Amino acid sequence: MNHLRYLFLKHTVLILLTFLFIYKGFGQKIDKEAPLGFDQERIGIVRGKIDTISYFSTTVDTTRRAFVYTPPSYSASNDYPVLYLLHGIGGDEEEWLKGGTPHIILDNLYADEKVEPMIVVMPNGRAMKEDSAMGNIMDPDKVEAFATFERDLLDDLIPFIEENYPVLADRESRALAGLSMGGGQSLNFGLGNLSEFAYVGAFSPAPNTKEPEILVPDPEETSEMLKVLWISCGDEDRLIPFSERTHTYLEQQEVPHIYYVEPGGHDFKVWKNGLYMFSTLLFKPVDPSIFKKYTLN
Ligand code: FER
Repeated sequence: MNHLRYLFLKHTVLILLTFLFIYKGFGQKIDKEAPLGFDQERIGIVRGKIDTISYFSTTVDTTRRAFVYTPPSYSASNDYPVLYLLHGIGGDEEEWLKGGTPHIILDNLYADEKVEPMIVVMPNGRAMKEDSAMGNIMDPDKVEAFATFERDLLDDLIPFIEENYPVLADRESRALAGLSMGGGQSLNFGLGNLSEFAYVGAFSPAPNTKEPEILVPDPEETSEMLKVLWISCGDEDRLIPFSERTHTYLEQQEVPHIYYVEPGGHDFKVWKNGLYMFSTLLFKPVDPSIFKKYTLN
């Protein structure tokens, strides 16, 4: 009898351990920051491709340029989710590719099987006829054009991508993220159009970020609709108050989100790390209980 009880206990413990092991295996492992070499071109891996596209913007009444990164495994017979990735006040559609090398970061992430296959679209977020970053980038007309881009994105660019690429066109297959002015745009347009986006990321969001009460008028709805809400900033960035006030409000209102403050300023070191971390959370089941573990402090 004792022997039987022993066997029973032993098996119960073994089964429990097995479940614990499987659970831990399935449980999301998180990188606290991008590992060394994450942005260095690796040899011998399959790479994604970068297309240049032109789409007609009814918003600006002109043809506009954007870049599209398709993943290494890309095949037109699959359907892909899409990340729209936005630049800052001093940049244009080339800024991410030149300064942030998202194609290299993502190629490496694919090689390590850490991201879901997705298409990344890098538009020009200054929705006006003369949309270059030349001259006075703080010119009120140019700054206003970053707000106008909401209509260009929703009415012109997204429909163009959905007509011309094999993409999934539901909100859970759409992410919006950006750096600085693009971070503010992502919060403004993403949280303002919950029917269109389920993933929103802001890296060092700029003063164009709407006030928290305007961004999130209905915390319950925002909590329910969003899969991932990411805000990161360098601790030496003078724009950090815009992240901080948003985070504080979200915390007060119990809206699940990641607030990730890292050593650094207003630069691509922070934004590349942000892209690395955010992209690993996209288009897959995410356990919100990991959100609080992200903070480096
Ligand atoms: C400002 C300071 C910074 C501002 C915008 C920025 C519109 C944007 C910075 C960036 O995109 O890097 O006062 O006002």
